[in-house]
Amino acid sequence: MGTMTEGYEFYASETSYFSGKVRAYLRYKRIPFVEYLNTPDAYRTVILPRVGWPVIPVMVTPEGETLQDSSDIIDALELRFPEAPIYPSTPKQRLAGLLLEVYGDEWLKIPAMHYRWNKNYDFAIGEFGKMAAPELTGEAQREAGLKISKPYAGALPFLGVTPKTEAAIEKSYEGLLGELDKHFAVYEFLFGTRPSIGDFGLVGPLYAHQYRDPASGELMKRIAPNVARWVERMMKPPHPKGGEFLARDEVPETLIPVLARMMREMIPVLVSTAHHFAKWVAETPGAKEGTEPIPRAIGTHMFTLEGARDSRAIFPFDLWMLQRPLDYIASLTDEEKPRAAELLAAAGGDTFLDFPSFPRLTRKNFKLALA
Ligand SMILES: N[C@@H](CCC(=O)N[C@@H](CS)C(=O)NCC(=O)O)C(=O)O
Repeated sequence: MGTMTEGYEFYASETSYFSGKVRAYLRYKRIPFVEYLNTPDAYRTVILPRVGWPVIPVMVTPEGETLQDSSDIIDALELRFPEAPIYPSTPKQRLAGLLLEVYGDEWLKIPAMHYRWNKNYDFAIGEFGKMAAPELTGEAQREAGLKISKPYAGALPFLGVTPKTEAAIEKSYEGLLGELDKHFAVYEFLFGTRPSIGDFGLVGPLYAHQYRDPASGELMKRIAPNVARWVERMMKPPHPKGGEFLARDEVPETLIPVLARMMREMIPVLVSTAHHFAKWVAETPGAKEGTEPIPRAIGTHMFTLEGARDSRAIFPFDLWMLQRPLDYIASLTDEEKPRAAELLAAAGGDTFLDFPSFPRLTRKNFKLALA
């Protein structure tokens, strides 16, 4: 730790959601990096000693600094590589980008995990086997894949993927693909010819799970070929460090249905999460002092998707992500705020401006903590 390294070391996997988000960013920015697979050896010698828990993606900078969480990696690199910023500077595009990052990062896990573990099971086990036991082959490697995939495949009910919701998840995801297909028939990226933070958020689920997993890739290419081509552009940028955001802060009309979908599907869950989290902090001894760690999930709540209803875990981490668009709104000037409000109103999200307050979150030592 703290020792100099040869360049940016990126611990990641082709199968991983947030690895795809960061890899696409690194390629757009032409940041020199070497990618290392998350083998057991990498967890033992690099990831666990540096981060304290098993997770990817992890970035080790040339100075030996450790970065984790895709948003923190991107933000740290934006400071080091300021050319061609991926954050639009105008209110509507920037807010839409930050919102779609949250939607891609946290909500589209639901369809991503459903399709991977319910429709691409054999492929996924094989891929996990290659990560867990690169030295083995055949049945032995498959066994290793089965073993390490358990926590991932087992996470489905926590996310709300159950027999009661599966049909609704597919309806919602196919609806989203249809909406995005119309957009990408006209535009290269969300806001023009340059990818934004929103594009990187969306490509997390839409690359590793929904494009690269074969049954999902087949579906995407069949019903949303323009989305598949956007994924390909994200992973092989046509104008690295180039392209432009649309003039006059335009957020294309074709993105309104996508934002409306987020407002309808995800925001009610986040509002409920905010209430539960405030209550958890108030009622948990040691929470405020930081002696009681914030658990990954704090109970369960009901959610509704395309008319289906079931329960899912309540994830405080989602609120840490949501602080990004909320902080941006709070930072807007009196002239800018009405433009952000206009965008939200068009997406049926007026109430987002009055999002309930909740105890502020930060990350300390790569873990969630109260600020
Ligand atoms: N929000 C984090 C999440 C990272 C994450 O969930 N990574 C997955 C693979 S894509 C993982 O390693 N999960 C292991 C775990 O969460 O225990 C990020 O943006 O980097």
